[in-house]
Amino acid sequence: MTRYDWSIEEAVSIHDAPLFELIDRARGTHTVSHPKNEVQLCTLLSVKTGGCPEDCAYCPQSAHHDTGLGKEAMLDVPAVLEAADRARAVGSTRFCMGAAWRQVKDGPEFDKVLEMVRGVKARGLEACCTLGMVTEAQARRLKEAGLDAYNHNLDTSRENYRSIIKTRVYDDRLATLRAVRSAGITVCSGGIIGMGESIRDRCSMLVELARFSPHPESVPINALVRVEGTPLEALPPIDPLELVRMIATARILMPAAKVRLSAGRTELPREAQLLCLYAGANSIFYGDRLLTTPNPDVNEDLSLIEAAGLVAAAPFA
Ligand code: SAM
Ligand code: DTB
Ligand code: SF4
Repeated sequence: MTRYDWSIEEAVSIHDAPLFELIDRARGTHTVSHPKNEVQLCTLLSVKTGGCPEDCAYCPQSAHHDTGLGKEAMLDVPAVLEAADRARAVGSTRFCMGAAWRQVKDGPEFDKVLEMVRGVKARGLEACCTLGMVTEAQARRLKEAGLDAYNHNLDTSRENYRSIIKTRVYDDRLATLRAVRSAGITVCSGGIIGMGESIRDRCSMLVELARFSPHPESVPINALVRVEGTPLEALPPIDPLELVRMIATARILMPAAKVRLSAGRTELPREAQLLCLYAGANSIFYGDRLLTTPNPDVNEDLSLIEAAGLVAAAPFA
């Protein structure tokens, strides 16, 4: 039975169960809801990099941190569509375009994004964007251009939000997610672990996501990429099993969602990645870059998928 009313206490007790008990339960949910043994490969591209006015403590693209990333011009449409062609050629089925914006502004840059979306769709890929806050009218225009999914992460719990981001509030995030939904675009929303938050914060975020009815279609779980120059640069790395627990809990709370094993895989041993895929992850970012930081290379990931006996999901018709 799908539930939208998990309490934080329930989520914590699922998360903190003996590891094998947790994994067994998550695996049980996973094989019922996702019997096909598939993993979806998604490719990211930063179409507008750096100089972002928001102060997200984790982010290398915030203008508040000196990470050596400058404010770059927006990529032009043909360059983006060439990247989409390359992504498709190596087996990706979803192409996600990111912009370091606080919010979308109507005008020539947004028009270019709409053109990129149309081009990505024309290539038979799922199109996803992550552009910061959007209004309902802007979400409708994205939908008309063919956008399948919009990524907008809650990132952490409501309680912990202000310790990570001060330039916006949690309810701004929720409002954008509602705008996306009401335009008929699927929701991709998750968060980051390893920013100094508690287990309760992690579970609180999952509970918040699980309150959406229907649940978000896609839930990315990122491990913090500790970028030099950000306020979080010196935090210790997470124990890989923390990611396994987080993914398993997300799988149990939101059975039908695509749970994405997202940023942080370059530091994650292959066996830990396999355990994440076993415990409920059914998607990875694929290609040697995330937005601005490295990701494992394509051959490594193909070998990972083979080792797991999984198949890469075919492009949808
Ligand atoms: N500006 C838009 C926004 O914030 O929604 C879109 C781009 S933003 C880079 C997309 C997501 O990337 C963030 O919400 C965050 O979860 C993730 N992210 C950014 N920097 C990260 C890092 N260093 N480690 C892990 N995830 C990160
Ligand atoms: C998500 O949750 N993770 C991706 C995607 N959604 C947009 C982004 C990860 C970014 C990691 C840092 C970087 O490469 O800049
Ligand atoms: Fe800007 Fe998004 Fe980075 Fe925050 S996460 S600083 S909004 S690009």
